[in-house]
Amino acid sequence: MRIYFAGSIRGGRQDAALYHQIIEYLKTFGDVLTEHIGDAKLTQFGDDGPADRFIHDRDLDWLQSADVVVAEVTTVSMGVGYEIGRAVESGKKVLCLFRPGSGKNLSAMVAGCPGLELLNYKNIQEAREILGSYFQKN
Ligand code: 6IA
Repeated sequence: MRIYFAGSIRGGRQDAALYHQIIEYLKTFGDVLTEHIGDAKLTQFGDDGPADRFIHDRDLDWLQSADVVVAEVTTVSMGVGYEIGRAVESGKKVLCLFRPGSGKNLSAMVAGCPGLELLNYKNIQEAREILGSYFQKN
């Protein structure tokens, strides 16, 4: 199982530690292609990485090769929204995880999209439960 995990980078790194925990759990179900999303050293400001065109093309190649896309959508990120749209258009299975208690508002374009599964959760324990039953079914 090839899993593409999407989480905010330039949109803000406040959930980076949670992404790391989710990725560690996802690794029990398959190969996570985007482990770097949970890297605490990756900041929203870093400019010493690869060029944007390289990042875009490489990430889309990974996305197209994935069996499933899991996106943490609480921290608003244009890149995550874009990846979700591309994945839905490609007919990928897409699971979005959102924390309603965060004070953030989820876009209607994600909340109202019939081509994806959206599940709410409170904390990492609940995320693990949700992911466990999702991967049992899928
Ligand atoms: O708009 P955002 O940057 O928040 O978009 C985050 C999403 O786009 C993630 O799910 C990633 O898959 C993808 N993405 C955006 N930037 C990168 C990146 N380096 N490396 C890998 N994936 C990325 C950006 C580093 C930058 C701060 C110099």
